[in-house]
Amino acid sequence: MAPCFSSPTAQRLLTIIRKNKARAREMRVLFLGLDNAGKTTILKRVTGGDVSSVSPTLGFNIMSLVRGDHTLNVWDVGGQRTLRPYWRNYFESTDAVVWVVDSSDSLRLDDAAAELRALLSEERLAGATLLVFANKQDLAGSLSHEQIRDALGLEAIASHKWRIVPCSAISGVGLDEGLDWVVGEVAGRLYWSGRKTEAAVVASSDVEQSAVAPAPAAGSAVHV
Ligand SMILES: Nc1nc2c(ncn2[C@@H]2O[C@H](COP(=O)(O)OP(=O)(O)OP(=O)(O)O)[C@@H](O)[C@H]2O)c(=O)[nH]1
Ligand SMILES: [Mg+2]
Repeated sequence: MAPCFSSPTAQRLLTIIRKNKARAREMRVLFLGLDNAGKTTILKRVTGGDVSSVSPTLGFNIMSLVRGDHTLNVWDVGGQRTLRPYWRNYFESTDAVVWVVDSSDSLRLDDAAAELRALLSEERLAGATLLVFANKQDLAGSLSHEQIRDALGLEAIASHKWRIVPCSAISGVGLDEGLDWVVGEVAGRLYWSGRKTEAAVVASSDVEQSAVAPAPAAGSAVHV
């Protein structure tokens, strides 16, 4: 017998399938790195904000970035030493980690490498895609992305799909390349597994800071 697509049951089924497909186009992306690395500036830059007035993030920012037909629910968490213990509050359901490095800060590269190693050993981040932004390439004397790659020991990482992209949050160079790679990687994985993602967050175009938080509920904090 031919299937009847107009029956109420079939209609309900089609609605569920469409909703699941729409949800599959969302991904949760966590921006982390030492303080002063340039996380917030990168996000301001890609959302068209004013990059000349960025102050240290004392809690977290959340924003939605629409790239093609995908929506990135982005969490930008402050990187000061006293805030790093809070990072774990944001790990749940993370599809990609964007690890931002200040390429001009060679003195703290060891610190960045140690923090990244600790992050990658977290069970709740297993399977997350890793993009490293070697930021501040516009500054004279910045280390190259190859030097950053070696200092962070990226080539030894077998647990996560990773890539390093040189960039500058000030000029914008490299930002699209990095984010497009994240979207491509995560989308391929999510579509393949058919995994559902969290509720939609309202799109917006600027970054606003929130206070240091206890574990945020998925998709509950909006704005920026
Ligand atoms: N020259 C240059 N300066 C940058 C770049 N990216 C960020 N900065 C500067 O670096 C400083 C820190 O940038 P933020 O975006 O606040 O760094 P952050 O990683 O968000 O720092 P926390 O919020 O403390 O974790 C600011 O003064 C930015 O203007 C860049 O690509 N080039
Ligand atoms: Mg910040």
